[in-house]
Amino acid sequence: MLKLFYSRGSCALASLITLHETGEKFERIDLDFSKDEQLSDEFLSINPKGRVPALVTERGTLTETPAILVYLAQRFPDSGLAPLDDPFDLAQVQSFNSYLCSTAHINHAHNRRSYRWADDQASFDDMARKVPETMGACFDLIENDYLKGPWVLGDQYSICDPYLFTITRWLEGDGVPASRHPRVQEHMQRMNERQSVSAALS
Ligand SMILES: N[C@@H](CCC(=O)N[C@@H](CS)C(=O)NCC(=O)O)C(=O)O
Repeated sequence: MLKLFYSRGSCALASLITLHETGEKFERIDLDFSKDEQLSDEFLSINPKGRVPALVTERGTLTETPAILVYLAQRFPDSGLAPLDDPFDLAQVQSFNSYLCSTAHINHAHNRRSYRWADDQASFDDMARKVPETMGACFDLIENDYLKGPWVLGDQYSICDPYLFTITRWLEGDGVPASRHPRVQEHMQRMNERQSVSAALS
C-alpha cells in the first residue's frame, strides 16, 4: 500500500488530496514540524532531504510534489487526473506544477524559511518584506494567464488543481489580499466543495 509522509499546512496537501482523488487505499503518516520530526533519523532514512511530501511505493520513495502528482495520475489512469495521452497538454501540466514548485513555493519559503539562504537577521527581514511582492506577482500570472477556468486546464480537473489550492492557502499569510485574485479565490471555493479536499483536511 502507498504510504504518504505528510505535515499539516505543508505542500504535501496537494499529494494528499490527489491520493484521495484516486480512491485507492493508502497510509498517511503525520510529521510534527514543531517537534522536528522531519529531521528524525527514522524519517531521514526514508527521505534524506528531511522534507514532505514523501511517497513510499513498492519500488522506492518518491519526493518532489510535481513528480508525485504525475506518478499518481499515471499509476491510476482511470481517475483521469491528467491528459496522459497528449504530450503537449501533459507538458502544460508539468509547466504549471513546476512553476508552483520552483517559483511560487520558493518565494513563500523566503518568509519563514529564509535561514536557508542567509544568516543575518537583517537579511531575513529583507527577504520577508519582499514576499508579498513576489507571491503577488506569481499569482498575477496565474490569475491572468495560467488559470483557464473553471479548473487550471479548463474544463478538465487535473493534478494542477490540488497543487494550486495548496499554495493559494498560503497567500493571506504571505501578505497578499484575497481580493487581488478573484479567479483564484473562485477556484479555491470550487476546490473546497470536493470530497477529496474535505477528506484531506479532516
Ligand atoms: N520541492 C519540494 C519541497 C518540499 C518542502 O520544502 N516541504 C516543506 C513543507 S512545505 C518541508 O518539508 N519543510 C520542512 C523543513 O523545512 O524542515 C516539493 O515540492 O515537494
